[in-house]
Amino acid sequence: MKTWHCDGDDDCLDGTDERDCPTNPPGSPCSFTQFQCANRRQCIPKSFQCDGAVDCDDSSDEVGCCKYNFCI
Ligand SMILES: [Ca+2]
Ligand SMILES: [Ca+2]
Repeated sequence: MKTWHCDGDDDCLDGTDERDCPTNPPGSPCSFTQFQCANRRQCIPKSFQCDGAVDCDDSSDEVGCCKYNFCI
């Protein structure tokens, strides 16, 4: 089940579901709802990790994903 609140995606289109979220982990440029790309320059919503589409410039969001016992 998807949790809409604080998932890094603006689902309400006015940002209200992304309010009152816990703050970023110390030292991380990404919020706790986000996946940090290996290049440390990009943050993407966690839901974008292992979704089959490359979102990080370095493809790190699709590395280490396992599907049908096959891991990249
Ligand atoms: Ca959301
Ligand atoms: Ca992706």
